[in-house]
Amino acid sequence: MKKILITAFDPFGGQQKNASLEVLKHLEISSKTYQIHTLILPTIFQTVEDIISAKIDILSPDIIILLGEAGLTKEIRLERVAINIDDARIKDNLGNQPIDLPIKDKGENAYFSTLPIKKIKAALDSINIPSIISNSAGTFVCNHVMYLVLHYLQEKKASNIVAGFIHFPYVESQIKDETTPHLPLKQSVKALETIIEACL
Ligand code: PCA
Repeated sequence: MKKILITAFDPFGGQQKNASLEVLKHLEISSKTYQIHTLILPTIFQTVEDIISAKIDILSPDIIILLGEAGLTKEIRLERVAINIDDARIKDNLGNQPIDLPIKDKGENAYFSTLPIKKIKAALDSINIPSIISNSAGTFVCNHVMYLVLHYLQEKKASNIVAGFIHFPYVESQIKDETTPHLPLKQSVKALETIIEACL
């Protein structure tokens, strides 16, 4: 049976909620062909590496879908690339704000997602859920964890494990008025189900 690891982040930047966590909490899937394993990551540069690498070692997943929130967009962002830089515009949840620092001193400049992002996009298009292929996951903790996971898999020569990052917009309970870009929770959960199916 295939094992799928799905992670989400805790709220950050003084917010009460994180869209990725809301979506993951509401995912209800039971399948005979695959198992879903979830993990909540802290929005902290320093600690995510140990947490995620320990989980990958223990679980040995086939697929890793990393989720995060990207506010002020109404599309799901299918991240294509992670770059070797931390450059935080705000503090993380431990109060750290690295500026212009490489994630891995001798690491590759960038790694590409190994999730089937074009196939995922086509699947989301077919059910009218807005998504884009994004060529930057930013330079905050989401890019950081995407880079670290792809680096870790390369170091371990684990090319059989596919992994990548997907940013979700705010859900409706996070916004003050309807003009703020968001994607309703129900649609976001449906999107995650569709993403999982497209990865299999
Ligand atoms: N979004 C942030 C970090 C945690 C999250 O959900 C980011 O885009 O880096």
